[in-house]
Amino acid sequence: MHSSQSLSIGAAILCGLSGSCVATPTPQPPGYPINDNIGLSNLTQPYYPDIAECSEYIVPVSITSENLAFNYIHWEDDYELEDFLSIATTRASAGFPGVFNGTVTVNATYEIAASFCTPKQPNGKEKNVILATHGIGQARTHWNSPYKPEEYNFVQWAVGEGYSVWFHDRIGNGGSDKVSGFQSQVNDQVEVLRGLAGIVREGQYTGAVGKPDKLAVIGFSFGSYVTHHVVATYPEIADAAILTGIGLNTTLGVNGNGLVRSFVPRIASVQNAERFGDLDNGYLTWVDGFSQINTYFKAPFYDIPTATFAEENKNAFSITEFLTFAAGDLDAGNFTGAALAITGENDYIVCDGYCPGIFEEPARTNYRNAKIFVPYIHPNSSHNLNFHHNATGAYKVITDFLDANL
Ligand SMILES: *[C@@H]1O[C@H](CO)[C@@H](O)[C@H](O)[C@H]1NC(C)=O
Ligand SMILES: *[C@@H]1O[C@H](CO)[C@@H](O)[C@H](O)[C@H]1NC(C)=O
Ligand SMILES: *[C@@H]1O[C@H](CO)[C@@H](O)[C@H](O)[C@H]1NC(C)=O
Ligand SMILES: *[C@@H]1O[C@H](CO)[C@@H](O)[C@H](O)[C@H]1NC(C)=O
Ligand SMILES: *[C@@H]1O[C@H](CO)[C@@H](O)[C@H](O)[C@H]1NC(C)=O
Ligand SMILES: *[C@@H]1O[C@H](CO)[C@@H](O)[C@H](O)[C@H]1NC(C)=O
Ligand SMILES: CC(=O)N[C@H]1CO[C@H](CO)[C@@H](O)[C@@H]1O
Repeated sequence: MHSSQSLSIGAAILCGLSGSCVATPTPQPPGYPINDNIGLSNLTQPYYPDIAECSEYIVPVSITSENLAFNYIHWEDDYELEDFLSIATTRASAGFPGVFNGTVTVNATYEIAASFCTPKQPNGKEKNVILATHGIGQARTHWNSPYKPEEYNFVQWAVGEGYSVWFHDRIGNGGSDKVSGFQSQVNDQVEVLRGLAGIVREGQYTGAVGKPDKLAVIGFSFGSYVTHHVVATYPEIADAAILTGIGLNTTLGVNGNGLVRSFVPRIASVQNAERFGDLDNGYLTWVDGFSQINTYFKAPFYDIPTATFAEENKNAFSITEFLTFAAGDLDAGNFTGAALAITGENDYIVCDGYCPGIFEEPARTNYRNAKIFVPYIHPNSSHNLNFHHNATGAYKVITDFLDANL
């Protein structure tokens, strides 16, 4: 077991038996129907940038994934959940058994809800497509905020810079298929993103833009770990990787026990039956808006209405994605595209509150064969850099990087 490369949460040593949390590559023929009208759906997002031409799709993606098997009772209520959380965060030396044992093969086709926005006045650069994967918190509105879009909308920024953006809801989120919260994890989501990247590169579901000249994959937080594993495992899939809210230092940066204790999770459907009633008990959410502020925001660099917006629009997360997010072999030594890792200086989630000194390594080593690797610490921000005051400062770092390196 590569324990030094596994996220350790107390007794729950992650990635258990196999040593790697991420499935070995399984060859899959593309085989997706090439017809842009297939899957076109009505506009459903709360906001679209004026400068953008946007369409929406429901995209079927077939995957095969070796998932870790969650080997613990499926709790019936918050009492049983809290008992699980206290066991899972107990010091490892106490010897409680891990929560995963063995693997299970998942063969499935999921319907993924996605949006594609491209400049109304294209100049050629729109054939550089940015494929975005959200994190834990907001679904794809993370990239396309209806709230103060001049300040907090990445899609609007990137389209303004000439790029096209393809952004989707991860399984279990927004308009995409629901998958059990005791199953959905980094492994199957890597396969979904791999499938989506293949579809977009072939020029499907990209409207008049057709086949992209270049494909950049971008993630936030959990979505960045998924993105990282995709380019690490399938290095040909993208020309550039932009990892926002990521940290690869699992000894000093990512503090699994600390996160569980500051999220203080609750069963999502119990906390808010109206919003989360269609999710099983494996879907959790942090206890309240202050917990989100504690973990995602840094005072005085955000404002309260913005944090309230983020809380009101949060999605639930699955226990298995939470427990696998930074686990596995994090080496991306086969990726030769351009890579940017960027997060807030005070990122509580991936830097245990302070990034200087622990952000660059092992990330630079992991990306040692990238055409260029830039570790960038964005000042005056915690983890959720898209919703701090200077979000557009971070967006500019991202599009400047793509301008220079795509
Ligand atoms: C779009 O909306 C119209 C009117 O509500 C509805 O008739 C149609 O079925 C919808 N199309 C899709 C693809 O959802
Ligand atoms: C996994 O857990 C099950 C149920 O507790 C147990 O029967 C089985 O022996 C375990 N397998 C391994 C490989 O530990
Ligand atoms: C999953 O799909 C693969 C490839 O199509 C196939 O070889 C395998 O037998 C399937 N496994 C299950 C459990 O259905
Ligand atoms: C790089 O690719 C080679 C050949 O497929 C493989 O053997 C090796 O394990 C990969 N390295 C990493 C770090 O993934
Ligand atoms: C985390 O950073 C520290 C300080 O640079 C370093 O000693 C440690 O090896 C890093 N951890 C990993 C997993 O690379
Ligand atoms: C805004 O962000 C940019 C990019 O990180 C940075 O250079 C600049 O100093 C930031 N400005 C403030 C006021 O934080
Ligand atoms: C108030 C505050 O801490 N502002 C900081 C924002 O970031 C810049 C660049 O790191 C610092 O110089 C400021 O002190």
